[in-house]
Amino acid sequence: MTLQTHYSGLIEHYRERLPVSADTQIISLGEGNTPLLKLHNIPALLDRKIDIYAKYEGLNPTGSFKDRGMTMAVTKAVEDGAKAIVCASTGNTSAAAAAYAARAAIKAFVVIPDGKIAQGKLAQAMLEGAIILQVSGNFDAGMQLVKEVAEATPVTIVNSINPYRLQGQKTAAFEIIETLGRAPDFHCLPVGNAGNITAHWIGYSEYACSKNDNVTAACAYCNGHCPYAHEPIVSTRPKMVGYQAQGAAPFLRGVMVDNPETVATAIRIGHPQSWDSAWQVNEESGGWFDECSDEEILAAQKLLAEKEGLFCEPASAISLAGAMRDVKTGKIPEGSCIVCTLTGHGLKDPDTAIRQSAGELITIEAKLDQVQSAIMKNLAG
Ligand code: AN7
Repeated sequence: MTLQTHYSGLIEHYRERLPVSADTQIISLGEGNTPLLKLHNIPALLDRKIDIYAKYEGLNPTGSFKDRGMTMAVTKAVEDGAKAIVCASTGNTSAAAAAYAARAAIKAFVVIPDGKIAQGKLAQAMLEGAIILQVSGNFDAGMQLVKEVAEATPVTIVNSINPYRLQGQKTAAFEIIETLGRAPDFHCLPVGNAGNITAHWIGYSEYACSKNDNVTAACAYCNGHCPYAHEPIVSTRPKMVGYQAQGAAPFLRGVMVDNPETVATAIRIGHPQSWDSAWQVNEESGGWFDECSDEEILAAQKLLAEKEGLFCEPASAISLAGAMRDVKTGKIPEGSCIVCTLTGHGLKDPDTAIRQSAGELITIEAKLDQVQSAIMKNLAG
């Protein structure tokens, strides 16, 4: 038997494709290497010949894809001598920033919209020792404040405007290609700031890149880390499909939205920070943006849990909600291979989950006959 090297986080795993040196002290919680699960029961409901995979990013150490970017951003901040990091957040970034700052023994300041982040995320940031600034405004207002304060204060911004974030997040595309043995035809993602859709495109482009073929334009994304000397790993890139919540859909309106509203608080964002790059991804990949209602989002969240045992937060479920609609209308043709990213764990937002299933609780006395009769009544169907 040959002994396998233990997986110790995405920077170690992909170090030749990331901006680190042999001397870099890596700040890691073992992020990345998440499962890509083929859905069984939902495609059957759609009555279409289609392969749908869920990239279960909720299984990262703090429960969301943000860990991929945060390991890079905090590693580089520490390398550059930072003693504190700062971010604005709808919740998941703050949880990741707090955790990686704790690991690095530096301070994290997180600016969150008062009363509008899910309980799980708040609990994480609080216990991980972040200094939490609740502001009476939304994410976009917080983001503006963070940009301004970082100019005058010795703190490093770890929002996705920090380019190291996207470098870390691109590794999700590498993992998908390695698992499937190919690039998918369509990659469906929730879009808030549009950092993640941009990061995936960087990753897909890097693996399709070669100085010899017709996707050399992609090398512009590789930030000098593209291994030009190698053959491309795959010959195609997916169409990137970004879904936004109806009340927070600047990419559908074509302009910024000032008062975004949605049950999916993670993507309650009206002024996306990666606006230009997301439009570029849209154009280069031949994909599209679309929007889903809060009802569609919650229905997809429930379907994933009920039919596949996959518990994700509402924002994540929009990738499946949108994909199902596009499969039904034929916009995504039969025979396609689709990846939907489930960006955050369902445990992040227990309140929303409980609210939409509250009616299903059966309350009885602690007596055998009552338990038995409840089982018999529910056994059929
Ligand atoms: C679960 O945590 O912006 O389009 O401050 O938490 O890259 O912004 C979260 C975003 C999707 C959108 N799914 O990704 C934050 C934050 C979940 C998220 C997104 C977020 P981007």
